[in-house]
Amino acid sequence: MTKQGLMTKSLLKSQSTKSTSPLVGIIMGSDSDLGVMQAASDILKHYDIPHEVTVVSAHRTPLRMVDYAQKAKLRGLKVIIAGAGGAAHLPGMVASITPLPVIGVPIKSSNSIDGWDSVLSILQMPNGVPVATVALNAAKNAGILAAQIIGSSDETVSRKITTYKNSLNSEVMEKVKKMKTEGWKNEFD
Ligand code: AIR
Repeated sequence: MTKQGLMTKSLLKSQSTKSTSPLVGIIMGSDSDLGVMQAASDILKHYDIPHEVTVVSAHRTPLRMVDYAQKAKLRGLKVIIAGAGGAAHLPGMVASITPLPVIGVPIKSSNSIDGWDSVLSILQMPNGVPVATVALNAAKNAGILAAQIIGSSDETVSRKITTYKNSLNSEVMEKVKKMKTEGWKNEFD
């Protein structure tokens, strides 16, 4: 390849990594899930990862769900985070259509008995159609996992995740120190 060609290729590459088109799609069964799902968006904002947020219901808008899942990869998304409550079929159905990794967030919503219905609907997938299921209402972890998936091929994001994990370690060590100064015995350190 000529020097000019190489420069154009590298420019295009640097532009594509700075793209603002969404890499993560956050979808949820209802706008009533937003209070929980907001945490996934917040963490992606923290990592500067472009993402989109919308409502897609497996039961109330089944054709929209199929359309969204079918177009997701072509539209440039790399990961989908799907949250739903009660009979939470959205993550599993989306995972059955798209080749992208799907992270499921079980939500304890108004129609959920105790949260177990959402957890089991999302978790107990048949062999062949995995959904990476986080804990009940754990949209923050879904956001972190999505960032880690993006970070596996993006060094900048990966470094931010390492910094974040180090900050968790520092926070705990501060607590260890504080408990010691408050007189709690610890012969370990
Ligand atoms: N839901 C919506 N369509 C399919 C499902 N499972 C879920 C939403 C929300 C719950 O039903 O994800 O958690 C209640 O929705 P709404 O709109 O009645 O508040």
